[in-house]
Amino acid sequence: MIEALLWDVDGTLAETERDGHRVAFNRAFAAQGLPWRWDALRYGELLRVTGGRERLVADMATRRDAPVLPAEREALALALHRLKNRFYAELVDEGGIPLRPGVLALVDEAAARGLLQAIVTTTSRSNVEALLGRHFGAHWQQRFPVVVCGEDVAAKKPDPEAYRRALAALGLGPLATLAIEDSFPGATAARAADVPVVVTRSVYFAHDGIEGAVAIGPGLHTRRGWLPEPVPPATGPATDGPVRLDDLVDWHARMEFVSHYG
Ligand code: XBP
Ligand code: MG
Repeated sequence: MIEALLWDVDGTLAETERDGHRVAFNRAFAAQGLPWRWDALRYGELLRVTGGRERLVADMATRRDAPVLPAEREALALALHRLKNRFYAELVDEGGIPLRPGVLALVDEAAARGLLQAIVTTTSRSNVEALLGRHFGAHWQQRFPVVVCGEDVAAKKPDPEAYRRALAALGLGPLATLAIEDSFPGATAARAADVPVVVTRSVYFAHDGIEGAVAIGPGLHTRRGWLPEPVPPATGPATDGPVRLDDLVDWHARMEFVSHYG
């Protein structure tokens, strides 16, 4: 039985990357007087590197106009990253980053049925506070009493450290939990901590090879297009509405490991 849902943030709760972080990085470049801009395609490539600061350093390695010394690159990445997170919070405050459809209903359903819920992300804490504060209100942490962020770990996803920390804080074994992730690095992190994972593909990870999830699908807004197919409800008509907690419970109980390649 599932006792806790472990929610990833970027790409899972909201499509934060293309319309949030990427836009905020570009605003930070402009604010620093840099001509650098990341279009949606380039940003997709850069998402292989998890962590915004690490992503900046990786991009600088490809640029002739980046600082030459590693220490200077690190310092510039740090400054840009701080600026980016400020711009990201502004974008969230402006209402520019809605939750993905189906997320709120599932969070509410899980809370009503007494499940614990945790945030397990390797994004910066300030980004989590901005996004969750906007969508779940000032007391969002009552809904998510355990929150693991980038600052809490030595190694970001796909390393399992964030999941291991969340399990320790919850006092639960991995099989009593279910992770909800959107990407290859996120699913890999959960699996490496023995946490069963459901993958709701996000725009940037729509075609990634994903292995060993208990279910993979296009989003929580629909029960169509999922592997394995959700079991029709025992009573009432078959519905093509959003994924419900019972679907997660069923996938978790079946523990059928599926793989999917876009
Ligand atoms: C996603 C990430 C993050 C974000 C940007 O993590 O890799 O780096 O792209 O956030 P997750 P930061 O899916 O685990 O939430 O700039 O704060 O790193
Ligand atoms: Mg993610």
